[in-house]
Amino acid sequence: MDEKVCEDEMSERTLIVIKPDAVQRGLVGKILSRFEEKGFKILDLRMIRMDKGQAENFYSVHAGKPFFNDLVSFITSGPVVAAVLEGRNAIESVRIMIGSTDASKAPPGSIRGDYSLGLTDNSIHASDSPESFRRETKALGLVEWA
Ligand code: 3AN
Repeated sequence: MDEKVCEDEMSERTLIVIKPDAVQRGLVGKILSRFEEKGFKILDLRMIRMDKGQAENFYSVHAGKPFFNDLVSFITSGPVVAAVLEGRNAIESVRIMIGSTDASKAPPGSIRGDYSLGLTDNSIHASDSPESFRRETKALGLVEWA
């Protein structure tokens, strides 16, 4: 099969959200550059101030967990930058690029590994499945991608 056709068939979309700590520290450009340099295409890019309802929908899979309220408080504490990215194997590839949830354990070279020590304030979120992508884009009002 023609290689171009094969690559296009594997193209996928994901959502990243640059969290309030990273926005506040002026890391938006650096973080977006990494995805562009890797080869992802930015299909949509918005700065959003999430309200409580949006945050609760965005993190609905964590409702009831002990850290849920802190999570909602943190993500609504300042503007975030949301981007829809497209590229080959995007969901898994972007998750590898951001590093593990606890940024203090994320390896150097990953975004969390290079820019954060936090667990709640871990600089960036990325969808972990096509279902999460749909729920998260809908929660943020990016309905055309959901
Ligand atoms: P990830 O962001 O790596 O997908 P999830 O989906 O397990 O991680 O968790 C969502 C967010 O909830 C994390 N980014 C982090 O901010 C927060 N979180 C997850 N686990 C904990 C925990 N044990 N204590 C505090 N916050 C947590």
